[in-house]
Amino acid sequence: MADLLRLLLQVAEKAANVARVCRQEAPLFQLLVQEKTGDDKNKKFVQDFKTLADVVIQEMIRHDVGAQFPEMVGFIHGEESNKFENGLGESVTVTVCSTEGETATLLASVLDNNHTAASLLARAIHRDPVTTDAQADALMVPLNPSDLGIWIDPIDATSQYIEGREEVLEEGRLFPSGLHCALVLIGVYLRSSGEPVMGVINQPFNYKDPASGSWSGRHFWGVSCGGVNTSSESRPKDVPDRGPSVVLSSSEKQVVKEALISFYGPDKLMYASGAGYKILCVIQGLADIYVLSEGSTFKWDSCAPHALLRALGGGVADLAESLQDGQTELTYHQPREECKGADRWANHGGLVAYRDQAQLHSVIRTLKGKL
Ligand code: 2IP
Ligand code: CA
Ligand code: CA
Repeated sequence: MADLLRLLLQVAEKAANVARVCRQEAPLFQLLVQEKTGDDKNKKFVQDFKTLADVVIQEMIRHDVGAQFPEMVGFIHGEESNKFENGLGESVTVTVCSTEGETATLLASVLDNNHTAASLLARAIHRDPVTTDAQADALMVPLNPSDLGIWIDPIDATSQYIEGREEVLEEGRLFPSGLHCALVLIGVYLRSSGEPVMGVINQPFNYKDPASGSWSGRHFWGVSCGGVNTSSESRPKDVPDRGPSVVLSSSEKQVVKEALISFYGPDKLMYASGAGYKILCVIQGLADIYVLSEGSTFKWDSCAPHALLRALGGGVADLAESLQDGQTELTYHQPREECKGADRWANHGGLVAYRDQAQLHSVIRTLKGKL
């Protein structure tokens, strides 16, 4: 089953290519950043294009995984629906066709017949990048495709992706916002128990070459199942006397911020965009804990990075349940039947992402009775 990991690394890289193409090719970029002005039809079209980039990436991943692992068809889910209404009010189902030309024709029908934009997108979808990762290639994974399901967030932190502020990243430092927060997230879980067992994260905008102006990405992966705990990342080393730090959404509740400040100290709280990026910060050791008290993330946000944290000995706990009945890890197989639409798959009770159990327990003690 290293085949699945290899494939996910490859489709995530292809997804990153599509994300980069949409910003780098002028005809697509104009659509992406167009001001929402003008008549309603124009507004809707611009809105649609932003969603289209997400839908196209998700469908491409679904197509490629389903083609190689037919046992998984029907169990590959994502944030987006592939039913699309174009500017003329016609319903179009966005799929990846067998040839680049057919895909371009289909995309043009969603893109108000903008054939240049449609061809550029189709080209990126039908090009298979070469990804090599010696450690992933050598791995033996005790998993059977017919036991697995997948959650895809084609682009997490879309607002940062659209805004497109460029940061020059430095090793060991958390950068709160910018293009680097946009991530492709592909998580694999066990259908029977909902445990996350494999995760791939691609950061399409990791490094911008100053000479060519073109971006390159970086990938991260982790596998945690049947006694195998392996990741592209190694556990970050503890820095003595540094003290633990917490990353939060800037919209986190005041009562949570105050409780955490009283325990960790004011200079230990950091803020960052993107649910996926915040968990990645915990994976990389840029923060020790990510706390979220609202149900504003979904299974597709947390599944992939959760698998990486498990591979490193950590996890992602349900905050509300952990405050009530002791620690409960998030699972990925069951919807909340009483909810509708995306809410069925929300991480309703909020979450705590951690590398160390001891850190999780401190957070739970600190927040108990405060929410
Ligand atoms: C969003 C995105 C947001 C996050 C929100 C996610 O996903 O990651 O940044 O909010 O929870 O659902 P915040 O940045 O406040 O943590 P998307 O961009 O895919 O809609
Ligand atoms: Ca998301
Ligand atoms: Ca998204």
